[in-house]
Amino acid sequence: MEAATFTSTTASSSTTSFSSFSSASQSLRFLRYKPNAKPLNYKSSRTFSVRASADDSVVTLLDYGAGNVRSLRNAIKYLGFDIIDVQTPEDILKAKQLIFPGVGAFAPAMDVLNNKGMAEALCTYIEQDRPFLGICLGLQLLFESSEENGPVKGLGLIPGVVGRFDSSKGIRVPHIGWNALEIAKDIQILDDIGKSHVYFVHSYRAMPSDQNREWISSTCNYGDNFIASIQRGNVHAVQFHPEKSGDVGLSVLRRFLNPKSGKTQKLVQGNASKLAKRVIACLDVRTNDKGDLVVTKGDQYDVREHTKENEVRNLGKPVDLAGQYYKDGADEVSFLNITAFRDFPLGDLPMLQVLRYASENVFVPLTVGGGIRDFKDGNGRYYSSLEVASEYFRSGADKISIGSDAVYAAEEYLKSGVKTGKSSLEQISRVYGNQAVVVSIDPRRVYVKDPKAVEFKTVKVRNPGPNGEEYAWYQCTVSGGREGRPIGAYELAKAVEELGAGEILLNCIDCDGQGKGFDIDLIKLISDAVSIPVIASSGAGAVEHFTEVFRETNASAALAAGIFHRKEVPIQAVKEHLSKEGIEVRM
Ligand code: 1PR
Repeated sequence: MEAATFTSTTASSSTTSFSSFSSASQSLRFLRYKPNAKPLNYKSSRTFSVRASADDSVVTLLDYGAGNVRSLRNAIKYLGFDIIDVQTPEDILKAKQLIFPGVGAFAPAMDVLNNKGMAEALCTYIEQDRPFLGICLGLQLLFESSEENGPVKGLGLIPGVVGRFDSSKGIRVPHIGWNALEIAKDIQILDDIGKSHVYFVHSYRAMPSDQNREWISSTCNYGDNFIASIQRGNVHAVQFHPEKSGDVGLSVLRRFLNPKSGKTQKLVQGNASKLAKRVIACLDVRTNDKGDLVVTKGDQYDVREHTKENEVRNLGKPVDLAGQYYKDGADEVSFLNITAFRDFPLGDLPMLQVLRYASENVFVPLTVGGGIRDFKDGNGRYYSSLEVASEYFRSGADKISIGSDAVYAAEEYLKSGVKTGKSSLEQISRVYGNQAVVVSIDPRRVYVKDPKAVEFKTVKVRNPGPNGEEYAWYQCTVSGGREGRPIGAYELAKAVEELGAGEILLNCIDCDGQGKGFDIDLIKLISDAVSIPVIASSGAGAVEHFTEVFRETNASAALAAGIFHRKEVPIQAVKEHLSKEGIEVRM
């Protein structure tokens, strides 16, 4: 194939020859893989016009509007690059370097690409071996097809079918968290990864095969070995999220955007690892009596100082603390807007502002919770929970967390046995995927002498109750622990998993702020009952408590607040202790 020549059409730009792509594009001729296909007869040697910028610091982003790509935009800007958004297929063909962060589900993404004529443009762009980076679904769409609500046809550039992780193999699906990679090819964009972990969040994956072997640049082990990244010529794609993988992820983006950035000292080749246990810093946020948004922290959910003034405990500024915890090595940061159950969160603009600012400098996942429900404002304007969640996502959240509204939805579902599809949980997970929806449970321990005396699942507790009771059930609450509901944490967890939750944040009001350790009985009960990841929360007071919860339960992550805010235990100390005790963590 001849080199394509791209001619600028804008007044400010110059004619640019992309002849450097020509040799590698020879090797991409066979693309749009069809089994037993004849040699491909694709359009070539066309002259494209390009809005060539003299400025190399511009990247074209294919955001088809299906979800939150704010994190990626922030990461690109943080690295000093400007973004041009694709509006038409021609914009793809004009791009100098193209990033495609696939968001949402496979079928709707292919529909958008086909309907807007972008599928053809993307294939052409890639076949010409021009600089391309697909992320997450942006990798999967390059394959022949996916089983996600399918089979659904993909772009067909790489042989293989994208399938769902098999939870019958004892793994939790979605695959959420940090894994190290098995590097298969010496490629520059992975140069700084070595043994570091990168962040994944997905339920579907492409598998290695003889037909796609030459594409694979790294694999990852989760149940099976799946494809973590591909590379051929200038075409790259990664299943993980570089924009959420801390410094090492930023280096992947930097090396793609600026291939001339040079070789660093090459790290040892990575080895696939187990999924690392996550350490999460949580910021309970609310407005204090002066009207400032502050990070607070309760004792068993009571966040007021026990002084004459009775003021809200103030432990710092949300954006500053989030940035600090990112630097300290937190694997995720969660914001819980703890009074949003009574104040409408979209009226709470400072909270959205907090998210916007925090996401500019925090390159690990951000979760936000509080007040996600349908709402009618003072003027009678109705807001759906989906609108509330969308605003959170647009402002920089990667996941949203639902508390009270998930309790009502689960009660309803258990009563009727019918999934209406109308609850906030169902709607948000349908649109954004279940990996984006966390359910936060706020249970309180209720001791009983006889487990048969209650209709809820009980556990035999390690420490008997005040009257020697050997059993307890965990009563769910709403409105920040203010109201107990007729449903247990076990029943709730199983119901919300069926309704589409991707993860459970498991608090315990009895242990909150006590520093005496997590409620192992509760966390074991729930993490054994569901096959989605469970985040253990409430009660951490020392590094040993983290080791205990990971040794004795199937929790995927452990979250703490007070010990980090009061600077009693640094996040790094927690990780070093876990690592010394043989528990895999991201360092
Ligand atoms: O019901 O959807 O509006 O969501 C409200 C959210 O706010 C829920 O996730 C609920 O857990 C949270 N919330 C409401 N009130 C409080 C409160 O403290 N008064 N915070 C509250 C819950 C619990 C943890 C805490 C851990 C770790 N905070 O997230 O950070 O217990 O603390 P520790 O390490 O200091 O023990 P909706």
